[in-house]
Amino acid sequence: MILSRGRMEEIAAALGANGLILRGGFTFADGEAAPCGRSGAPARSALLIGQAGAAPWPHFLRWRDSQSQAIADPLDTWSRQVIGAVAEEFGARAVSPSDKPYLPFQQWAMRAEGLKPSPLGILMHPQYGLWHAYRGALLFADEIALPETREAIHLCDACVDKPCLKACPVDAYSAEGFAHQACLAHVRGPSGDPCRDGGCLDRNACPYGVAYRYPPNVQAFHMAAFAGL
Ligand code: B12
Ligand code: SF4
Ligand code: SF4
Repeated sequence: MILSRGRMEEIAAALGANGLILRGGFTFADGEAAPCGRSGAPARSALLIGQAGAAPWPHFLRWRDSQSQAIADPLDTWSRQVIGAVAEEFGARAVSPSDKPYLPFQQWAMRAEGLKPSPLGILMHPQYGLWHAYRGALLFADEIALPETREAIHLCDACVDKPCLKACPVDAYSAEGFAHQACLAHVRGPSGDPCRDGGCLDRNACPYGVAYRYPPNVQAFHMAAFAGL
């Protein structure tokens, strides 16, 4: 069977009620090692689910405020609940970017939307810039009726000055990759307030997708989760 466009529109509507969006999808190639689907057999296709800007934030906050006690990893828990319910309704298996062992979400995203990584490792989107993320994926036993993915315009190619590599006080991002420990030490240290309160200075230095930039309180939430504050 083929997962029809009409079915995908229904899925998109169900996700939209929580500020989430479909981020493209793909069919696994014959013989490719695919994660298992709902039946336990290898899945045939995947639809990625994520956010553009901070659209899910008010939905998440309403849910968090309605909980009778504090919840560990609340955004992951909320995402798993919301996406799990959609999976149940549409006969899919839901997976999370935080499931271990980690599933290759960024590779899937490159395949689904033709995106490429920025120098920060975050995928660059032609509209959302660096202000987007993945909250889950739906794995189906059916193929998906989607046009072949075209490579998206990669804004970093024409960005000569690369301000995203010049704002970090400890130069955590470089051609060698991300100096995770140096970043953490700075964020947790006495001069880390700007990163703690308003998010990564390098990420905020990118001139694209500014209409989608997460508000400072949302960036502070993610930074606290990242740095275990
Ligand atoms: C582990 C992890 C990290 C580790 C990276 C360690 C490492 N060297 O691999 C650490 C803790 C450093 C990290 C940090 C961040 N991460 Co992270 N991370 C992950 C996670 C959970 C698993 C990565 C993985 O191993 N995948 C398995 C491999 C097989 O899959 P892959 O697609 O090939 O993985 C690619 C990434 O690992 C990437 N990569 C390698 N190093 C780094 C470093 C950074 C900073 C990023 C973004 C990517 C990246 O290269 C791989 C090859 O394509 C993914 C979710 C996921 N399931 O992929 C999120 C993910 C990659 N992270 C993400 C983000 C946004 C971040 C942060 C920028 C923000 C945040 N979460 O607070 C921070 C950076 C902190 C800052 N200064 O602001 C997003 C990227 C979204 C996008 N638009 O592309 C993801 C997809 C999570 C999501 N829910 O959307 N992350
Ligand atoms: S500042 Fe330039 S190189 Fe860096 S992420 Fe933005 S567009 Fe890409
Ligand atoms: S969060 Fe702060 S210390 Fe970490 S990479 Fe970004 S600017 Fe540098």
